[in-house]
Amino acid sequence: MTIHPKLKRWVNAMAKMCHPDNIVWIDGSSEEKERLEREAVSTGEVIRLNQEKLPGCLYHRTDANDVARTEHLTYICAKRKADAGPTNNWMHPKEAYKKARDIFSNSMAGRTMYCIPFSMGPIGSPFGKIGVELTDSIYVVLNMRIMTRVGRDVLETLNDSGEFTKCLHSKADLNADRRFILHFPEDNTIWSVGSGYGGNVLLGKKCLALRIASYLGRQEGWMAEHMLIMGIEDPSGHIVYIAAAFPSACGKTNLAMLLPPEGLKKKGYRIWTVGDDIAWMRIDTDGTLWAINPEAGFFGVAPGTNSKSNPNAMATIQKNTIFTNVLLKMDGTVWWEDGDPPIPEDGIDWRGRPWRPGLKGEDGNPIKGAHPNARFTAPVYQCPSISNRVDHHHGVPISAILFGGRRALLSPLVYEAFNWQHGVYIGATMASERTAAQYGKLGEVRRDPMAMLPFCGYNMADYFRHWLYMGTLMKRPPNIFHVNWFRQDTDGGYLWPGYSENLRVLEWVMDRVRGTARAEKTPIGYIPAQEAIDMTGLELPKGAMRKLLDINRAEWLKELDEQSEFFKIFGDALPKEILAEHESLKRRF
Ligand code: GTP
Ligand code: SPV
Ligand code: MN
Repeated sequence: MTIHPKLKRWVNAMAKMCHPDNIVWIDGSSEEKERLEREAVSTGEVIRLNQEKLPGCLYHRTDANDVARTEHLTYICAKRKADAGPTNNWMHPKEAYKKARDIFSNSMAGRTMYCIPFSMGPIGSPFGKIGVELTDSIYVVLNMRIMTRVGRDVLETLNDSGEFTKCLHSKADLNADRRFILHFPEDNTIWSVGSGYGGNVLLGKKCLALRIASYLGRQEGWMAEHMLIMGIEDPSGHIVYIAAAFPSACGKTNLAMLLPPEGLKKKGYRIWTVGDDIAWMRIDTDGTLWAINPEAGFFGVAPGTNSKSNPNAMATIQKNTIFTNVLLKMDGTVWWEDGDPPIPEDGIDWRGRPWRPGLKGEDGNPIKGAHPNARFTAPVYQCPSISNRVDHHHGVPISAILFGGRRALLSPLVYEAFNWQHGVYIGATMASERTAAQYGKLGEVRRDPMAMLPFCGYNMADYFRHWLYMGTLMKRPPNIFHVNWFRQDTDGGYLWPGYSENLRVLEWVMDRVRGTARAEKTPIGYIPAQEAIDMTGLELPKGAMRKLLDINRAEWLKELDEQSEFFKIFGDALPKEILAEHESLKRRF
């Protein structure tokens, strides 16, 4: 199917190692989709959902030990350990290839190897990159067909000598002790084995579009970021585009699809969704930063998604959607915790066991119908708020960048950096409480610079330097902000209602970009002046806004100490500009 000699040679070599019974090229056609679905249904790999209520929708369960990204099994395999940096797991490429080869050997015997040519970004876009994923999982193929642009057109663009990322995946025996997610930036190669979970196996996503792309971005002078992209259209029809980096399961999909709250509706704002997870950004010929969403689908967190919290997401997932690890209802539809009511009376849970509300496990805790990291895979084009720029080759111009995380304490609702360098420092010192999107202790606060800790394909100290450098190249860099929707009151409840109400904060952000919003200067940056955030139609308890914007000196001094500890891991590699910002902040306090 390809006329690319190097691609042919590579596919043959991988097939020789993995020994599939046959090789099938993915062309992207609808006949192909039907055929693959039929086969996956016949083996039980997926279940066809109620086609009247959820046309084109499928259901899948992963192994119970394989439900989130496994960061401890994820490696950057650069020749030199220093090039992976202190925040990444590292293995020498020779050792990594050898270890993985043992697991890949004959791993596809009795199975088919699918070759998926895919494009991250619109096909032919100067922002885009091409990959080819070889996999023995139909579930992966069906997901990649939604999440990326696949098939013939991609091969045609590759022609006989185009560059592509070599992506190899095998479920092998789904054994967690024989699972590795390996990145070889110097070889433009990804090898993933032993898993069947989204972020570990949809290799276009975190592996290529962030880890490999961040490495390429540094070499080629652009940026690959864990960011949503959205447009805010004001009543005059002008659209301001922003990008926002929040760690996994911290609200990117929700913000990107926001619907204006009742109280602000009459102002006439509209939100346009460009992307919900990844942004590739370049300085265009006008000297400003432009971004594309390299993906073509959403791989969103299901629990918590309902018609109130995210009506656009609910509308998006009514057809042609793959549901993973949610509750399967008796009528062949699906449900998850904090989904739309009513709570079903019974169903089959994400582990395939009978479920009913109130069921308790041996430990006395309630058994959930859906795994907390259960996901939906849906085409972006089905989203009512999708931007018509999603297929534009140059994307959209970015006016503001938001950083944010889950912080019960410390971080105010919103503040603005004094300038780009200060903003890079704010991003570099981001921290958030751990969520169900990755294995580890839930709720623990960890540093997560730019929400890229698990996704940076090289030494993070160099990554900070790259951010600083990009700022010097721009004629007008975006304003940088930090937001926190998750600040808690002394009783543990959230102080801010979040979701659609976040538009109030975005309005202030947008007006800051235009230079019309009032702000107060504080040691950490600019915060909204009193009454600068429009609260029409939103009644907060007395004193809540004061608490939301409070800057607690003692907490910040402790924070500064913790930042120093974090910086130590980078040693001399840490850019001096970051340390200088840290010292300035200390001085201002
Ligand atoms: P990844 O796909 O893992 O990168 O996650 P994400 O950043 O897209 O997060 P998502 O929008 O899926 O939200 C994850 C969780 O945060 C869901 O349970 C939401 O209900 C919750 N959440 C999102 N926005 C808000 C908010 O403004 N306030 C509060 N309190 N919770 C929110
Ligand atoms: C995340 O964890 O940040 C996700 C889901 O967006 S995954 O594709 O698993 O990485
Ligand atoms: Mn993500």
